[in-house]
Amino acid sequence: MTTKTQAILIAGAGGFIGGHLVKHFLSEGHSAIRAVDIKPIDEWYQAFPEADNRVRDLTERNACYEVMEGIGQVYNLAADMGGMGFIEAHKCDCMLSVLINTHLLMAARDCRPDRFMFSSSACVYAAEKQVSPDVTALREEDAYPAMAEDGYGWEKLFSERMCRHFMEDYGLETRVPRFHNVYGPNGTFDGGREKAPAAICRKVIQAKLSGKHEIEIWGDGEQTRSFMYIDDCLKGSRMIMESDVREPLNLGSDELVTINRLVDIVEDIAGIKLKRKYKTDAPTGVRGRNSDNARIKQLLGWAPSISLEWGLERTYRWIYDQMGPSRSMIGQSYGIEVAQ
Ligand code: NAD
Ligand code: GDC
Repeated sequence: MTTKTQAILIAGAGGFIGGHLVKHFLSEGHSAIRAVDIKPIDEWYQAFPEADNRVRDLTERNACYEVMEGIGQVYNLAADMGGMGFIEAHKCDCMLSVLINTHLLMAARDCRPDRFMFSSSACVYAAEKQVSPDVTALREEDAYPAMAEDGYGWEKLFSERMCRHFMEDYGLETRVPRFHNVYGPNGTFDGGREKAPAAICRKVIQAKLSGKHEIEIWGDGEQTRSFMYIDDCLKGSRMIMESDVREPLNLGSDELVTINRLVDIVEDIAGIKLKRKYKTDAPTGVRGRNSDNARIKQLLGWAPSISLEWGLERTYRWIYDQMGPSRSMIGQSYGIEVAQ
């Protein structure tokens, strides 16, 4: 169990999940949070002066050793990643994130924190198990025999195994949640790295604000996913970190929806109906993906449960605030919140 004074390293703290995790620990009274990201601090999605904020490139071995000093728990959320539009076009960039986790593991092996978490992904699952919209939810063992998402998914699968072997060979206590598509406020919603929930919110808001009542949807809209709200992601990550579960564990919602249904929900929130245009040559990834939560329920007695409607309402409102009439331009990069 982490104490309030144990030093916690959050790698990727300038990003979506990392920023929320820093906020979460600070709000619980933790006093020694080291927040690290490659981006300049004024580009972090959330930044808190109470934290020990450092701008470092964690692909560099020396930087990993420097930030690891005195640390009790490590949450590695740093990766060069994004939604389907990004990972399909940047396979090398995604795979090079292997340097971040490898160097952090080496530093952890030598500096001996109590725990080390690597943020894996549902993209590790084998393609052949995800060919239908009414997909059977993915169990942890469905990652093998392996045929992960090209580039990004293979890096995640390899890094999972690195964690396992650092545990077996060096006694480092590693934990590995496999996040299924996470969404919420203070995340990426434009610029090319955004995932479907934020992208659809942005497109609906753009249609509402511009009066041009149509929307472009990638694929035929009948592909399926499950989406996990950020609060469930934070709670589950903490629970997995504190648990004895050393194997990779699904951390995702099991509320399966089509992308068309996702658009329906956002339209309802916006109070608008849009003409749908389907871009069938856009990147779509697997045809269907859902999280089987039997194991997390069995081992932790808990699973994500926040409904998509509830989470999207909050996400939509936040994106609207970034883009709405009070902001002068639509389509630029927003989302930076520097806490005072
Ligand atoms: P994000 O892109 O918002 O945050 C990642 C952060 O890592 C960024 O701020 C980025 O600047 C930083 N980073 C990248 N390269 C770095 C480097 N060399 N050194 C230091 N920092 C670096 O992504 P996120 O949504 O917060 O995801 C966090 C983690 O969870 C990632 O590992 C991601 O692969 C994983 N994950 C996320 C989702 C999701 O839906 N958000 C799903 C599955 C897995
Ligand atoms: O980008 P994503 O959320 O990633 O896309 C989900 C589905 O929504 C895809 O079929 C995509 O084509 C469709 N889609 C429709 N319109 C749009 O405007 C749009 N933008 C986007 N981005 N998608 C649209 C993700 C990875 C993550 C992470 C998670 C783990 O894959 O990109 O990096 O690891 O998986 O679950 P998705 O769910 O395919």
